[in-house]
Amino acid sequence: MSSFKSAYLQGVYDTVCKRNAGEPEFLQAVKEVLESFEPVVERRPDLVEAGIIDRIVEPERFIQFRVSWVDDQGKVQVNRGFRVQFNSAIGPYKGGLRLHPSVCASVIKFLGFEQIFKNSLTGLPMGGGKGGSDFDPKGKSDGEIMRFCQSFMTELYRHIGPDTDVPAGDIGVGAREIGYLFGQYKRLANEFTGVLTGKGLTYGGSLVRTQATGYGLLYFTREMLANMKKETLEGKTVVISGSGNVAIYATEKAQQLGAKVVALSDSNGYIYDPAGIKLDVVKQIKEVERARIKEYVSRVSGAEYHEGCKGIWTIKCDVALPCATQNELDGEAAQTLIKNGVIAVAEGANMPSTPDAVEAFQKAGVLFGPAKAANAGGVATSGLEMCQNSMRYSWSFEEVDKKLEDIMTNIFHNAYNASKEFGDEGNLVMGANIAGFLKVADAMKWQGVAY
Ligand code: NDP
Ligand code: 2IT
Repeated sequence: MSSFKSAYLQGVYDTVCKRNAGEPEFLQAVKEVLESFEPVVERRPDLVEAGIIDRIVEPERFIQFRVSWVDDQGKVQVNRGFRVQFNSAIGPYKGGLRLHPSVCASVIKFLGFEQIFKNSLTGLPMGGGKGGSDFDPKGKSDGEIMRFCQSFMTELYRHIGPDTDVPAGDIGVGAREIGYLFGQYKRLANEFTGVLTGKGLTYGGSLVRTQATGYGLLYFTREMLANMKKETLEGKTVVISGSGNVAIYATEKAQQLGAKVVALSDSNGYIYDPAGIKLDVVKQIKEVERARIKEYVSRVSGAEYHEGCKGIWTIKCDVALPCATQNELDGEAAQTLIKNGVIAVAEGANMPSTPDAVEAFQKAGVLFGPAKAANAGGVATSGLEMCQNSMRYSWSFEEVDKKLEDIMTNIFHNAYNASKEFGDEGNLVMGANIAGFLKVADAMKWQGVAY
């Protein structure tokens, strides 16, 4: 099925399809990026000649390993661990670890591939990587989580290091898991270094890292609305999917900026609170009790719970922020949002909108902030944590927050300017892909072909 104007890009994509058959998420992510490169191929024959695009779609290293651990009943359990070290042209590999039963090579590779461009967009020196396991943290005791994390790190530690590869959190990995992983790394390496980010504040973590992805998403959305529609978030109705780390702090910042967040979800269903989400109740349920979002309706009168997470996109809103997982917002959901008058969509999750959905938003003139740009605040603040660890120093909340705000504002403008320069002004998917790519491409070109 031919979809590229450039025969060269079609050839690259065909090779990727052949090499990675049966990996739909990875192929989806690669196709979207390659589609953005048509004008790059025309204007930068030097990059084509250096084989940069042929190389960037192939991971530098892919590690898969067994993780065995003992559950609370004394039974041996076996999971699969992964780390993809995708690209180190501009800095050590950097990217989160995901613990979810759906984790497989395809998911890890799509995330690692996206991370290359996202990390480049932050302006900080970080390469692209990602990892995780098909371990399901739901319903596990603290002891089981700890033993799993220790076993996972017992293999991973030989592949990572503060100047080699620096993992962090993602779905199913928060401060608790990072603590267990860090403790085991320190024991094995006999070194106290900033080898992971998202650490606790007492042992090298950065202020604002917990809030960073959600806050950054709103800083980006604010800038996009102001520059492309002369609009603000004040008084806007916002729907946010998910109820994890990204969704919670997106809600917090949206509320601080004067918006009304009316819905959140988890993989079972969604809550609708027309009076506006009470975030202290959500934090208690999700961060303290680790319970289901359904609980909210038994604590807040006037709120509704609906089974099934996809229904959240039928709620009328001005701004939609998908913050749960990949492909959670499809073409049909996009049409419903458009019909209901949505003016902006920005992705807190990685690749939450299907290609059909992205196309529908762009055709309808809905502002669309792609994940690589819009959710880069998390990894940007991880970069700031690495910087503080290297200095053995820490900045105040206000200092880190201000740097995050500046980084997100710059990402918007860099993506916007690249879209203009390469002939499709306002197409931030294309702009983010190209702006992220060019820096990595030049670094690869100058470093030669050896890997
Ligand atoms: P959390 O584990 O804190 O929360 C994940 C949320 O998404 C939960 O509400 C979860 O519901 C929901 N979810 C997960 N999988 C599915 C699924 N298959 N279907 C429906 N809902 C699902 O993760 P984060 O908030 O950290 O991550 C959310 C997204 O943001 C991910 O795409 C992640 O890659 C991305 N991201 C995260 C960053 C970070 O710093 N943490 C940085 C940049 C991007 P349930 O409890 O039912 O599973
Ligand atoms: O998808 C992402 O950018 C993350 N999960 C954060 C990665 C990081 O290294 O902080």
